[in-house]
Amino acid sequence: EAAPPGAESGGAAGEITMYYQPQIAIATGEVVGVEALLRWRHPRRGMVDPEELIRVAEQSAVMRLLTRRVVDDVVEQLAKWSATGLGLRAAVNVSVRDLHTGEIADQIADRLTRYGVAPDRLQLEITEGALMADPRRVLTTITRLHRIGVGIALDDFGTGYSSLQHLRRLPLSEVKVDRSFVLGMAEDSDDAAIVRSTIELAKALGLRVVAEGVEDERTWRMLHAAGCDAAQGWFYARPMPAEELVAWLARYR
Ligand code: G
Ligand code: G
Ligand code: NA
Ligand code: MN
Repeated sequence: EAAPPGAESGGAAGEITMYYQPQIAIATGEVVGVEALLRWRHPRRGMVDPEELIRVAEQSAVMRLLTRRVVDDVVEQLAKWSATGLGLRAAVNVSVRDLHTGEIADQIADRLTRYGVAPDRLQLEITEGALMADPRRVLTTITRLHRIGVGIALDDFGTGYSSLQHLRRLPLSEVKVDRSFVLGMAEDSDDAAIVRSTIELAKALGLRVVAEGVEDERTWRMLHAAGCDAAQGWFYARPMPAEELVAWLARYR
């Protein structure tokens, strides 16, 4: 079986790279940000499913190295975009264990300063599962990042356990409606009801709400009618390498 890659790219372990998926403001059609998604190009197996990669990495210290690498890449990319006049924001997914120590907050603060990137250009996406494991330590780390000015999004909303408690207790800026509800909402009235109530709840709490997994125009229109702030999905664009994103943005405008 394939060994998980180290923090280095290239060579026999293959190549770790970031893909970026645009997030579009539903009211204006403007591109407001991107979600950074890890990809591993294995020398023999080709593109490895990131979920599998992360599941393996999480068993060991490799996850810590991967997250460091992802944060470095994304902050550097933000600085490059900024230098060419692209005022994008980027969201990075973080793993359960990443939030158990303050190390990630130190690293992020250091990188933002070093690259001269404004903290509000960066957002972390955390899953409810990550919060369950050790809520107190996770809260400490998240609070530090929030104070620096880094945005915090609650990812996969609705798939975890104590969602409503998290909404009350965490210093969040955004809620992401899980794609499992969004994918079915044009056909399934229960899914549609869940998405609409999530949007309403998030807005009532003063949080931005982003839908993921928008694959068709009908879903996009329903989200528009429901007052959802932004969306991402194959209807607009699939995750893509940074170079492709620049070309995509030029075509999109
Ligand atoms: O892009 P895709 O749907 O294939 O990603 C699968 C899952 O892998 C996503 O749900 C996401 O949570 C996770 N993932 C993608 N990139 C990263 C990353 O950089 N760090 C962590 N921790 N998870 C990631
Ligand atoms: O972190 P999270 O699991 O929420 O990451 C979102 C995942 O959803 C990524 O793996 C991305 O590749 C995937 N994704 C993005 N847009 C779509 C879409 O329109 N349809 C489906 N099925 N998956 C999508
Ligand atoms: Na995510
Ligand atoms: Mn999600």
